[in-house]
Amino acid sequence: MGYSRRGVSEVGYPLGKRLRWHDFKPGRERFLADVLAGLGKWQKELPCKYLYDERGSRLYERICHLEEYYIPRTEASIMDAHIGEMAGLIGRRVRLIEYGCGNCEKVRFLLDHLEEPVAYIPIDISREQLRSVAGRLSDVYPELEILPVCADYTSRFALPTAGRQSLRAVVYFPGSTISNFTPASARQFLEHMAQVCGPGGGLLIGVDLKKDPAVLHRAYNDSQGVTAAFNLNLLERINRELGADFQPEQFEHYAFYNYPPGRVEMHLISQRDQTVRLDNTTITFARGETIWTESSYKYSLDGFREMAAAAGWRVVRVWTDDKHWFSVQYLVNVPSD
Ligand code: AVJ
Repeated sequence: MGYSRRGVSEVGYPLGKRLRWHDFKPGRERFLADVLAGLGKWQKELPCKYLYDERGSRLYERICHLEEYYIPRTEASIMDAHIGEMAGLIGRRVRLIEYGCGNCEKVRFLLDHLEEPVAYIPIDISREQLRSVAGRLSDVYPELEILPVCADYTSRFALPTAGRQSLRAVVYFPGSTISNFTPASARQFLEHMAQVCGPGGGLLIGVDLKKDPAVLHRAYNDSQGVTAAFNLNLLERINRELGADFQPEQFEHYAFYNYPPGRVEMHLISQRDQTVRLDNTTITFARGETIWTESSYKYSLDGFREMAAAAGWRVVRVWTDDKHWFSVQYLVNVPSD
């Protein structure tokens, strides 16, 4: 099928001109190289972007419906309460870009309130999900140009250009996906988004805030074990796609809040001394050794404002819930001088 040709833009997607598909999905070799590099380190680690294959994306959606995982419902309540003001700040005739759109559920609420949006560019690493979701969106918004891009947005690639003229480019980056970046790469990514939007561009972003570690502990160690399954799926994926022989039942999910860096760390702990074969390499694990699979940084409003300012963004408006657990913020790209 045409869409599996990597790096080729405007391959014939069966839905016609208003929906053009772009594919830059990292292939098997990249995945293998990243896994071997990560597992070769003293503190073994795996890039968290690989958590989101088809099964991982489904598990993440289940996490989002857990009572203990406060982020989606808190963010949704903030969006609900202030969508009018948000849409007003964003303005009319925008080109909306979303990094890590997942199932594109959240953006629909935003699109429904925007005035004559011109184009929507959803970017996600999960090809299967993006493909089905883009088709459905194009049915719901027949006026909107939809330009899906399958890509790892931590790497650089060219964004498709919209057919119609827009008044402003705005990035939508909800769900505190920014939490997965280290502060240094978060700043870089904010710089990149400022470049993509250009002067006068906007950024509507969800940013998770520092809070009682007990709340965080519950959110990342849910009682139904969905987060554990999500974490362990990474080993199963490596088995499935790279032919490794991980025994997932010999690893255990472990997540904790690390105070000085201000992040939740997700790990997989080896339950015994064991070895794993991957691509002619033997990887040894000592009992108690961990693979670090994800970080989720929590910000203070001041800390985030300073980081964004260093990347060329001015925070125009911050909305929070009454517990101050989460924030949605609107930023404008103001070039200094
Ligand atoms: C997608 C980065 C917002 O850190 O809360 C949820 C990912 N990992 N549970 C988060 C995640 C485990 C999530 N983000």
